[in-house]
Amino acid sequence: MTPRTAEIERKSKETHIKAKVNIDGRGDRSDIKTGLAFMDHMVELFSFHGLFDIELEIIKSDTQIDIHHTNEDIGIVLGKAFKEALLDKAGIRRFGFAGAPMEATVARVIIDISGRGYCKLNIQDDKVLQLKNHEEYSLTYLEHFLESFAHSLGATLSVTLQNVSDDVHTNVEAVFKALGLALDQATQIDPRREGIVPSTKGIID
Ligand SMILES: [Mn+2]
Repeated sequence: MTPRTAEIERKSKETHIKAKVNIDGRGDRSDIKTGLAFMDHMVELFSFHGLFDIELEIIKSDTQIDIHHTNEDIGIVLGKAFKEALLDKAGIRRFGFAGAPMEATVARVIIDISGRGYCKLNIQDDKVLQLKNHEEYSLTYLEHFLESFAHSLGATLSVTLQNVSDDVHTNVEAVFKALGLALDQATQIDPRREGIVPSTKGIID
């Protein structure tokens, strides 16, 4: 099989990010340096549980403002990298559904690599996690990350959090784990579909 890998470099006036993705990786040899330890932890969880090898480097970011652009652009770059690595998507399962519990909190992610970028998170919550250097993370940031990722990958994402924790870290972590698990399923090759794009349209954009 052709290696399903991609290398993306994206430079804007706000951020400069490089990413390398291997969909058929091991998940335990990623190298993630976003400059935000919290984001490193979350992307590592996604990589580990999705068995993806990811190299992610933020060369420049405007975190002197806040993490808004960095959070969004990491989602864009990772989505683009997965999209490129999937080529024409022939043979993939396309759909994935996974859940991850953390204590009472449960995150469920349903993904369809349909070519249509869309994301829905079931709850709004204004709790904020204080990171170092006066930065913050919240479910609003998580939703924004997921939207960026879904749009640049061309996937429909349905994300449900049940028994939302008071700890933002727990909520976000459960979602990143479930996202890795669901995307792993959706990107797997189904041998019964060898060479066939899994759409009745015959293509997935
Ligand atoms: Mn954690």
